[in-house]
Amino acid sequence: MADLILHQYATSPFSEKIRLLMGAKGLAWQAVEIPPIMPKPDVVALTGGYRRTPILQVGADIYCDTALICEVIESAAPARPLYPAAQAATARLIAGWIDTALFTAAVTYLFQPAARKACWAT
Ligand SMILES: N[C@@H](CCC(=O)N[C@@H](CS)C(=O)NCC(=O)O)C(=O)O
Repeated sequence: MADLILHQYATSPFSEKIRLLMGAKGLAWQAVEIPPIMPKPDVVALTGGYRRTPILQVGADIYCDTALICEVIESAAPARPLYPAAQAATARLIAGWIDTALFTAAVTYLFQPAARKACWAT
């Protein structure tokens, strides 16, 4: 497999999902730091218009969205599978819910001052 290049930034939670996956799979990878917000002229030129983070580059192939990136990594490195093959559909369903509804609810909650105080209290 060609080198894995993750276009990402350190504080991106979706990038962290892929960084953790690379670690769980024991894969070597390189990072390209991209801006967290627009304008991102290099990113949009690379992806053909997709602006979100992260993006996986494998040789000349570009993969957008962490759901697709997980599938690409899983099929490229099938040892230590993320989930039993027979439960792939369930895993995809749960991941979709976590990445949308649960993620939005968690971020909305954590951006409230009272929640921040409660979560970060020692
Ligand atoms: N469904 C996408 C969501 C990625 C996403 O929303 N990333 C955030 C950063 S963690 C982002 O790029 N936000 C900026 C934007 O939406 O323009 C995925 O799973 O990769």
